Amino acid sequence: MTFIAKPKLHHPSLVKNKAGFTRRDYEGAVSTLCAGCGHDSISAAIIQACFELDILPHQVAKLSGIGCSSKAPTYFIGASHGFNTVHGRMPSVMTGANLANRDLIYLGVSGDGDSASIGLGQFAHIMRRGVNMTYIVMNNGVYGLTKGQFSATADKGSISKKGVSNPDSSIDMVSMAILMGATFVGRSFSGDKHQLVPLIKAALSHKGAAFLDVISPCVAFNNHAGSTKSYEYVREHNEALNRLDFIEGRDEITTEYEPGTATTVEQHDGSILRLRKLGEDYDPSDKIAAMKRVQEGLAAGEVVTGLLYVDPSSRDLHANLNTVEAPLNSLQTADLCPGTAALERINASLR
Ligand SMILES: Cc1ncc(C[n+]2csc(CCOP(=O)(O)OP(=O)(O)O)c2C)c(N)n1
Ligand code: SF4
Ligand SMILES: [Mg+2]
Repeated sequence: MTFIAKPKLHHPSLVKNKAGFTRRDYEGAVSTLCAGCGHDSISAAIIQACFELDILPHQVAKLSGIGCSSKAPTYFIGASHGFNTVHGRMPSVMTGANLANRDLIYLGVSGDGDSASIGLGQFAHIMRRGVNMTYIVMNNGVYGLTKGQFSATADKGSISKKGVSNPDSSIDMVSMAILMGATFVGRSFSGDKHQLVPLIKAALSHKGAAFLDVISPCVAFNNHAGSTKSYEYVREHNEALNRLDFIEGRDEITTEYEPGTATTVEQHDGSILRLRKLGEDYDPSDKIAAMKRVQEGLAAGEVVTGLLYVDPSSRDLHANLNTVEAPLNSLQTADLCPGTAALERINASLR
């Protein structure tokens, strides 16, 4: 058995959102991941975010690769579209699906092995193309599913459960995403739902390539002293740059901000990102400053979290390709064939 279905009966007193669904409607099958795995906490944050955003479950397309992390979509939004692709190949399938039907909400879930090792090339290209999606990497620094080999995000010098030191330099997914052209980049920790839920909500509302690197400890193979992806290490070294409040565009905005303590960013859909600065003056719309701050954190052994970079005037793949508003999979022959006269004009222009 690969999954255990949950009973369909709901308690009648469960609160419903504006779309008429309870939080339970955003759940999936019972998780078969190890008890305490960070991935389950991220699934819970996704469920909470989608419930609070009043998303219609059947409008979500969740795609993943292979790994414990890539199994996670089975455990949330059971009534959505799902595609478990080949290891490291989720981005190309997601790009194709998004091109065919721009009307779905695309949610990619991947692991550090899936995205930073075998799938690094695909990861780079989905970011630079600006596919309108939320791409979450559940980052534990190991290949959990295949029993704990170092992945490409394991820090140099990080110690494996068997006591071996990682000799290789690590890939920082946040730096990669910013460099490759993602227009919304954040990092969080599976154990910090107060930071993670609004980040996911904001990412889902972003028009363009939104990337979230979520440190997600693997309790079976990478949660010991010497691991830089353990619960203890991340709690001790977490440096939150800001706290995000997400305010939907359709709600009346009543919050007042103290000068110097908060900043706001308005996205395409009218939603407002309210950022409470924690301790330092950080502007997430400054790409160069974001890259500098992330690199400073890496050098200091900090796990810099929060909304790191956002381009509020981002464009997505469809805007770049100038496609029509209607989903391409809904176009009929009459829409697609320009007629003999137009074809002759095109042919003549090529002679
Ligand atoms: C083409 C291919 N190569 C290798 C594997 C074996 N494999 C399965 S999952 C995995 C790594 C998963 O690591 P990650 O993406 O970090 O997920 P985690 O299990 O840690 O959440 C590997 C190497 C595979 N399934 N397919
Ligand atoms: S092996 Fe690690 S990543 Fe996989 S389910 Fe267990 S704790 Fe999670
Ligand atoms: Mg992993």
